[in-house]
Amino acid sequence: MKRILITGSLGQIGSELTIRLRKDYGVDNVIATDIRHLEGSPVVEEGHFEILDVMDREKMSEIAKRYEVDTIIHLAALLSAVAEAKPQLWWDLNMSGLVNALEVARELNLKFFTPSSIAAFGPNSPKDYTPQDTIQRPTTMYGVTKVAGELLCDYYHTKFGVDTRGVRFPGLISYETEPGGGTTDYAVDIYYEALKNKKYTSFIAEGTYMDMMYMPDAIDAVIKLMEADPSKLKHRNAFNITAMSFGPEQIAASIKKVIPEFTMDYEVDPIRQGIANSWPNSIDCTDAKEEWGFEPRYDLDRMTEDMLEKLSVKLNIDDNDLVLN
Ligand code: VAH
Repeated sequence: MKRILITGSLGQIGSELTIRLRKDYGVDNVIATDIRHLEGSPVVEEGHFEILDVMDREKMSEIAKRYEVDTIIHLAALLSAVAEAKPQLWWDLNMSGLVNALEVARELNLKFFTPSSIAAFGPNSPKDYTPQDTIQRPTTMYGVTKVAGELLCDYYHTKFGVDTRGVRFPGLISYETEPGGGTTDYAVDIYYEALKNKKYTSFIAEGTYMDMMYMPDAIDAVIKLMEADPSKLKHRNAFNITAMSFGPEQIAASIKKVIPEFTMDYEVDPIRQGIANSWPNSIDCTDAKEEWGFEPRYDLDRMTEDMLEKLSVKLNIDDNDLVLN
């Protein structure tokens, strides 16, 4: 990758990936785009930023040509629970946006990344240690578009030679952007509430295991995959990756090590619980490790300490009574 166009730069992944790519590849070599403008955001203020609706293929192509990019990282998307509330809108946005980005990549011979998700698996995929290659019959519109996206990206590679690559992200935990509409977002909300109120009411039931990853590991994975030797890739769209699998009770126990007075109770949201129940308990990421050296650095306790430290600064909350190692 030399010069990169990112769609959805103001989203949960985009807001951190944009900053990291500017650091690693040079501010001038990263063109951040989003459908909205956000006054004061470093994504907007500290480098190239363009307003782009991914439904507008002409404008995407014009920006890619004007900046002479060699890579598109296509992140513009909604998350599972929001998508489930508006399934037809989600299909249109996600699939038309993806086809537009793939067409620009084909037309200009660009490298291409877009994320899939553990949501690409369904109730009859093996639940534990879900293999890289197995049955994928998701029961959410979010999952349906993720499987369709994986197949479309593989098609563009096989049929047109586009260098498409992707990962199936687990739930991503980060502190830069507010949690928004995801099923795994309870694992983000909980840190905010732990600091603000020392208690949390989980909308996901005890014992509901899902794969998770801290955002720094997700950002590392995107860059490592995009820089990997293509001759080593037996898979492309998309690689299983995960750092940990836990349920609400485990993350609560991890927070209690830092905030001993923290307590949690449950008020299960049937919609997001239903989505979570359809996803794997844990996935197997052996192929990502073997084909391009995927190696996460954060486990649950290390993530908890870093999240609480960084969030206490962001929320301007005194961290003196945090028990940190
Ligand atoms: C969501 N955070 O909850 C996203 C992700 C695997 C979960 O796709 O919708």
